[in-house]
Amino acid sequence: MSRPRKILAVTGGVGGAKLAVGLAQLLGPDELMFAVNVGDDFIHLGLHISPDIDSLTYALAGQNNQELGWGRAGETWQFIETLGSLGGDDWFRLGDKDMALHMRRSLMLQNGASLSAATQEVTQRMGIAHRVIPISDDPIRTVVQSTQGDLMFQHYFVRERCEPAVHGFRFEGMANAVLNPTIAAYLADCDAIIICPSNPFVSVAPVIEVAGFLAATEQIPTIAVAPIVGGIALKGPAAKMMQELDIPTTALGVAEHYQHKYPHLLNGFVIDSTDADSLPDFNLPTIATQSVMSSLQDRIALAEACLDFFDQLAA
Ligand code: FO1
Repeated sequence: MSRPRKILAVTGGVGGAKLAVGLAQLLGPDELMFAVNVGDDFIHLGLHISPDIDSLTYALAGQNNQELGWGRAGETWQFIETLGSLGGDDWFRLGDKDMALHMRRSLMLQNGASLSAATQEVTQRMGIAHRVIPISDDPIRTVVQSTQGDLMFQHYFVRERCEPAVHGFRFEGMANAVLNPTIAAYLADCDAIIICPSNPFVSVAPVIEVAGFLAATEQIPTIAVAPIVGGIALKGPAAKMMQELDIPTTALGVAEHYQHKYPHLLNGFVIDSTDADSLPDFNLPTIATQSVMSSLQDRIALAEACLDFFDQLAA
C-alpha cells in the first residue's frame, strides 16, 4: 500500500503550524492543502486580523517570530508603542512588519476580495507554494463563555491572558458560514486528513463544525495529533480549558472528547511517547511517537510518523 498523496491538514495557529511545516517539507503543493481556523479573526484598529492564517503563513515562509511564539520575525514595535503613547489601544501588539500584512489584507477585503483571495495574494508573495485556505470566507467568530461573561476570542486570549475560567464556546456566524469551495472540491478526492496538534475547542471545532465538513470527510481516513503531552498543553490554554470543562487533561481526554462530540471523525490518534503507558486505554487505533517539536527535524519526523500511520490504518 502506498502512502496517501492528497492530504488535508486542519490547523489553528502556532501549535498546528509546527506540524504543518513538517508536512510541507514532505509533500508538494498538489499533495497538501491547509484548512485554517478563522474563529480567532477580529477587526481591530480598523484592520482585519487573521491570527491563525498569519501564524501559518509566517511559519511556512520561515518568517515566524520564534522568541515571541507569534507574529513575524525581526519585528519592530514603533507603531504600537507610538499608538500607546497617544492613548490608543495597545494591548494587542501589532508589529510594524506585521501591520503591513493586515493593511494589505484589509484593503483587499474592502475592495471586494474574499479572505481566500487576500490570503492567496499574501502567501504567494511570501514564496509559499502550498495552499493556505480559510475554512470559510464568511465570518466565524469564536466567543468564549467565561466567568467574565462572553468574551471575543482575542479579548479572552490576549487582553485577559486566558485568566477567566471558561464554561463553553460559541461560534458566531457558524450557522451561515459556507464551507470554502476550494476545500470542498479538494475533499472530493482527498486521501487522508490530519488534524494538527491545535486546541480542540477553539481551533479545531470552528473548522470541523462548518456545515458540510464532517459529512464530506466521513469516508476519508482522519487522524488527530494530541495537543496535550504529559498533561500539559503543547501551546496555549488547551489544558486549562479542559480542566475548567471537567475533561481529563490527558491525550486520552482529547481523543474521548473528539469521539464523543464527533463520533465519525477519527480513524486514528497520535500521542507523545511520554504518554505511551496510556495506549491500552484508547478505543481507536493510536500510535505513540515524539510529538514535541523543537526543531525542523522534529517537525519532519512527526509528519513522517503521521503519513506512516495512514499506511498502518490501511493495512
Ligand atoms: N498573541 C499574544 O499573546 N499577544 C499579542 O499581542 C498578539 C498579537 C498578535 C498580532 C497579530 C497576530 O496575527 C497574532 C497576534 N498574537 C498575539 C497571537 C494570537 O493572538 C494567538 O496566537 C492566536 O489567536 C491563537 O491561536
